[in-house]
Amino acid sequence: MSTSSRLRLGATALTLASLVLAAAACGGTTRENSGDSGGGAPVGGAADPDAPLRSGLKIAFLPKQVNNPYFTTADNGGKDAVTEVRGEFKEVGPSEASASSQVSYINTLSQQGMDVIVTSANDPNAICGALTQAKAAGAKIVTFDSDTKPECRQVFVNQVTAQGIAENQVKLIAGQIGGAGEIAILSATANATNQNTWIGLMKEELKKPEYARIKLVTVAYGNDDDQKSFQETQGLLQAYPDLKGIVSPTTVGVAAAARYLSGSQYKGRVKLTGLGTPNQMREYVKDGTVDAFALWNPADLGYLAAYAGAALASGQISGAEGEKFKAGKLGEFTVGKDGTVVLGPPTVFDKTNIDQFQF
Ligand code: RAM
Repeated sequence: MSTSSRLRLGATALTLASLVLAAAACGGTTRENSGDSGGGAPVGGAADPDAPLRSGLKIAFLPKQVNNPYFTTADNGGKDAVTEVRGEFKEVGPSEASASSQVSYINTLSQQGMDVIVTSANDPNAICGALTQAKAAGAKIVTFDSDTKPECRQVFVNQVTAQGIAENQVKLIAGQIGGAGEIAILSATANATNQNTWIGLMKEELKKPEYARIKLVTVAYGNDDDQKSFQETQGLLQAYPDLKGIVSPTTVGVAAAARYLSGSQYKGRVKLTGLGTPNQMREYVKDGTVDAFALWNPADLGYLAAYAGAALASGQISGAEGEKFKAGKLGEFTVGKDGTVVLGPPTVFDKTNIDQFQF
């Protein structure tokens, strides 16, 4: 081997080592299981719905953040699907949901030769460069939960249509505050693609005549951080003494807001709804802080995203509208406009049904 190629190899090893170190320094984690290593036929050309699923696919999940029970459940659903297709599952990610914190993870996954990267984006633009490079290196890119710009991935697996979430959230809070009064939104990070899309549509929804007596006074950002969300809730109640309700379309935010309200003079008087996990919200539903909230099944979302990735990497689909693929126990799905696949409608949880759900 020539000195220059040895140097090049050395430099690559150094780059890889520093990427791994950088990822570790961000406080993230890695989890993996090994599946069948037998590879399938090489993929190329147009999508073939009858192509067999390749085995041994390396499928990595990169959530917005790793220390969030929502993503733990979602990624475990992904792991189940990867096991079913006899692939290799891996989960990596930052501990903080910030715009660019996912970039170093994508670069590392790409260098590790992943067949599929499944990610929930903290920002629609910040990870596009890294994803485009990963695509060029041969990975199929599936966004789930929170999208990038469409050109940065092949398929987006959406939990519920954004319109469906907006209607659900506005209907819940309107019912809880008796159709009139000031409300605020407690969101996740300011750049989150999913929350920003839902909030935009909630504002449209609030223009309907039946909501004319409801006024959205502000949107606060808890950054999908428990402490920050707790403090933002306190701040909202101090700044808006007439506040009648809070909508928090983030599992981190709604749980922190519920904890604040349940220990305050506002418990039961200021209404709170949003998107939460039953396990995190159960005690607040039982103690009367929260009447009802909603969510989809995060495990099914991760499961569907993994199957979409396997279908892409096996050449069954390319991400074009109208293509169909099978997602194990969830059945058949069709790719819609802009490469979007929708899981299904949300579930509303209240004291009558919450004990039936464990996630
Ligand atoms: C948080 C995240 C996630 C969102 C859920 C509802 O866990 O912000 O992206 O879909 O809440």
